[in-house]
Amino acid sequence: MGTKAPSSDLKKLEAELLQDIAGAGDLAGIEQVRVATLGKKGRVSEQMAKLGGMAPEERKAFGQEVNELKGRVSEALEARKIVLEGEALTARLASERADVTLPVRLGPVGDGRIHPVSQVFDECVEIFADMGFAVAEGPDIETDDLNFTKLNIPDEHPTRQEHDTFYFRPKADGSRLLLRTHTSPVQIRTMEVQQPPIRIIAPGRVYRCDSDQTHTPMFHQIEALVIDESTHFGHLKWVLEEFCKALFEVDDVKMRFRASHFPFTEPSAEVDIGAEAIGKPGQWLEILGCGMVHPNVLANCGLDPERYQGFAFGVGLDRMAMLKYGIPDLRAFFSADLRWLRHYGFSVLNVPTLAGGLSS
Ligand code: 2NM
Repeated sequence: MGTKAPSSDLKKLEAELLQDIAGAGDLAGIEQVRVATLGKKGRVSEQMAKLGGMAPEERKAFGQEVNELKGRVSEALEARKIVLEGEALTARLASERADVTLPVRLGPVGDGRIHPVSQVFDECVEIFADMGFAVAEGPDIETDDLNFTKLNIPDEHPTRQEHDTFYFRPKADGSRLLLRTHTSPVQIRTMEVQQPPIRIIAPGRVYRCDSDQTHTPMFHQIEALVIDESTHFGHLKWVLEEFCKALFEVDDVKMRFRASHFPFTEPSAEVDIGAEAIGKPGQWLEILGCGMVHPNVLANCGLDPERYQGFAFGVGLDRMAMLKYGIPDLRAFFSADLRWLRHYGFSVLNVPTLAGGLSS
């Protein structure tokens, strides 16, 4: 035991500790000082340990002094820590300042492009969904029965050749599969399993063995079908007019119905629109075929033609994309040319909605 009064040792210790605390330059430093001071083996604890070897009188006085010292040192530690925390936060705010005026970096999402056919496809789905049509889908590989026979196109009917069908090798029983030449089999499948009222669109890929300036062997269609007890040609005309106005994003559209012939509709028509819709006044553009579903087709699907009637139409999406977006050459559509896609494609982030604008 030293000869000096313990209290003078404590004064000296306190002065040293307060100096250490004042000298701590950052949060790691103050934590180091705290451990060296108040930790289990710290300098204040060291003093506490001396109590065990003291006489009761001395112990009481010394114990009180050490406790008071501990209180003051703890306070000083806490105060210094608060100052250092403040300094650390100020430094962080200065170094991490964000410039919110910088342009957004989109990365790959910004670089990708939606193909014009996909864009028009999504636009059409949005328009028809808004009118209450459900989307129906079916396989690209179909049977003769669903692609032709049920649609009132019997064997050896010239349409089967006209359609330039891609057939698969016949099976042992003579039946043969094919690549669907239109999406009408989807409508047939729907009528076979669903009771009217029916209101569907069938979008998808279709195939015809035909390739030149204006035809590709694979192209895209949307067909629509409405069946109910009193559906008539006036409903068809209204739906088509609303569709054309919405798709071409114009308030008015001129339409011309020319009598035509399809085996699956009677009467049938081809529809032209006034080309002012795409900024070319004085011309007509053929855009779709339509008609009232033939009673034979209804009967083939198990629907009573005396009770039900309805309309159907088919639109070529590739042609629609060319018209709406002024794309001159069909052949570039499927050439996987990135320069073409960057020029004619659409932003991934611009999802077509009627409320937000289809193509804005
Ligand atoms: C067209 C034109 C006219 C049509 C008919 C049917 C069905 F299955 F209900 F009979 N689906 N699609 C149709 C009618 C298609 O495309 C130019």
